[in-house]
Amino acid sequence: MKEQETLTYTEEDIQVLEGLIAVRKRPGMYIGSTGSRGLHHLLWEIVDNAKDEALGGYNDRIIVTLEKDGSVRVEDYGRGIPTGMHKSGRPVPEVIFTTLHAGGKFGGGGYKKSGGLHGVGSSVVVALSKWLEVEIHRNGEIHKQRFEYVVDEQGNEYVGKPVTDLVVVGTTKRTGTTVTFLPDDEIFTTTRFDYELIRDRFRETAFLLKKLRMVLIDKRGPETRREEFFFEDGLKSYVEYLNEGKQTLHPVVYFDGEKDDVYVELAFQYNDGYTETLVSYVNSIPTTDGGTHVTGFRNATTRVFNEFARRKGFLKDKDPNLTGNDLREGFLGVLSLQMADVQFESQTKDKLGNEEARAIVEQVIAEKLGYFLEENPESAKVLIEKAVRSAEIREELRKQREALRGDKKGKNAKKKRSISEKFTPPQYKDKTRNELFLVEGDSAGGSAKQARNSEFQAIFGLRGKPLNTEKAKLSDVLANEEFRTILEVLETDIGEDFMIENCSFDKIIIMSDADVDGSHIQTLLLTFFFRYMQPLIAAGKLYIAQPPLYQVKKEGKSKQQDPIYCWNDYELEQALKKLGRGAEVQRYKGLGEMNPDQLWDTTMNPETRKLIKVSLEDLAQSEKLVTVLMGDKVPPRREWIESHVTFEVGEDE
Ligand code: 1YM
Repeated sequence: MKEQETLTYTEEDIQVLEGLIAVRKRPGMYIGSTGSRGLHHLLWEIVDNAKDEALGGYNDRIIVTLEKDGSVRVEDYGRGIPTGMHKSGRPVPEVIFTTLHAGGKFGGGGYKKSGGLHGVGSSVVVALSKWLEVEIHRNGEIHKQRFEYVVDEQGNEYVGKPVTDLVVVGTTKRTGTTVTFLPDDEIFTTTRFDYELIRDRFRETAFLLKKLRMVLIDKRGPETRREEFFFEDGLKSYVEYLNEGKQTLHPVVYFDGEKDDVYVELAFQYNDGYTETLVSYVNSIPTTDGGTHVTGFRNATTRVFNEFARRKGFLKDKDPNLTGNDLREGFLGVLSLQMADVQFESQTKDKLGNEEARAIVEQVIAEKLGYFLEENPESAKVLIEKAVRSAEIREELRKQREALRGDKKGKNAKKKRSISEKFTPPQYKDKTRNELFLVEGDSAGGSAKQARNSEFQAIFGLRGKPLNTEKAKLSDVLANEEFRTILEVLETDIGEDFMIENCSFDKIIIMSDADVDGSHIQTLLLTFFFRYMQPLIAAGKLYIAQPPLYQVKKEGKSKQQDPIYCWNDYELEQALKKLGRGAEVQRYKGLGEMNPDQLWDTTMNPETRKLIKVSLEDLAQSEKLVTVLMGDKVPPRREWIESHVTFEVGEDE
């Protein structure tokens, strides 16, 4: 064993480029940033080595501890870094932690599947730390070595100086590697590790590597916090997690297969939604931009579903093939690959480039999916029928949109007028200034029409409650008078065809009563915009009007004082103090109670009104929440609006 160690890691294996001092001079070049991202990058470098050991099948546990002194400890139960001598005459761990190496040779062939280049980042971690300690359990012995950043009395700098030799400090019955380090606060703008961030990553890793247990311990607070992730069912559990709260159409489908040393895993489950979620990974690294494996997957599913649908008569001879798009609606899946010699197409590692992966994935998935459909006729029926329905709806939609586009071109001008009866356009066309008010109720709509500045403000009066778009089919949404009108007047189109550049309004302002119905209407409208016009929210064009809650006034003997409007109880208190005895308070219950002048002054006049800008905090999170909220389970709507759509008050103008 020892002998092999000294033979495996030769000088040629390690391409020495430059000293660690270069890393400290330009940290950004090695870890991207010196902020929180860069800080966590150090941790991922070390954790990746422990993960690689798990990918190789040698390690079943990773424990990360955030220590009180700001250092972090990463412990694995793998084989332990080899402790023998390197050809250079130094112990292998010392070479790993003090030599900046690049290129693919280091350790090449010694491992099969890896998230990166084994051990390549370890020296970067040393270079950007105050100190680092490695402890290796191997061959019955505990070996230890410590590295430090040292500046001597003459001002000479030593980066990653081995301040001890690799020494045996005890005996052990297990194997594994522990690395502890303290990030340098002279390098990083923050050295505080983010518990939640690490936890979320650990959960993801545990889903992807089902034999691996991920433990996170935080000793920094008054009480120790500890969380552990272990998912025996791996990707299947991951899909269940992602589909939580959604109405699903069948049990999770899972299969795996191996070909030419590439291990392919897929889990998926359709829900009753209309969006596709496909998360893909290679060696547990997310491939956000897909790549060859995703292409292979798409080829396989389209082919197999079509063959099956024809053979079983779901598709008749005259029917066209199902397209990839028909199969995407409501699909939620995770595709995970494990393979050696991974090549990424982009610097950011977001896209898999290995050509061979395409055919391998296609073959493995085609075969297993074919079996699955044959063996699970019930699920197969649900899936194929859904896809066939999607194809029909898509066709219907295409026709409707064509009709809609035709209207705009004036071929059908009469029809357009009848749709737009409740819509009062502004006088001038100016997409940088115009505002569209979506107003609850006919009477408020009437007041708003009188109150508005007709030059640039448009009013659309909503009749009753809008359709719940979370539960409706896209074709129903398009058939709905309210939403069709909104679509038509915004001129942006919808869903994947949405084009923000075409938006004919600078602001879309939801104006509803300050009561339960009003907030429900807000939610229904927000759901529509979230589902079908998300870029509009992202662009900061969606607002919620804020009518005041009270008016306070006092009829003076000689002169009439201007009324004071209040938006909350504090303002009311102040107003009452200001006006003194005899002040009268009027509480507005709805927009309809204000006359047009009051409505203008308080809610519509850009000089004096208060608007709330709707923004999205976290897309994935919002996605999960809209589902929970507007889906079949009874929603905590008010709280949702309050906590999951970020309200930034006073963002107007
Ligand atoms: C907490 C960090 O680094 N574990 C780890 C690293 C290595 C091995 C095992 C390992 C790899 C190999 C053989 C091999 C590394 N080895 C090297 C090098 N945990 C952590 N666990 N035996 C043990 O790849 O062949 C670099 S990292 F290069 F020495 F093999």
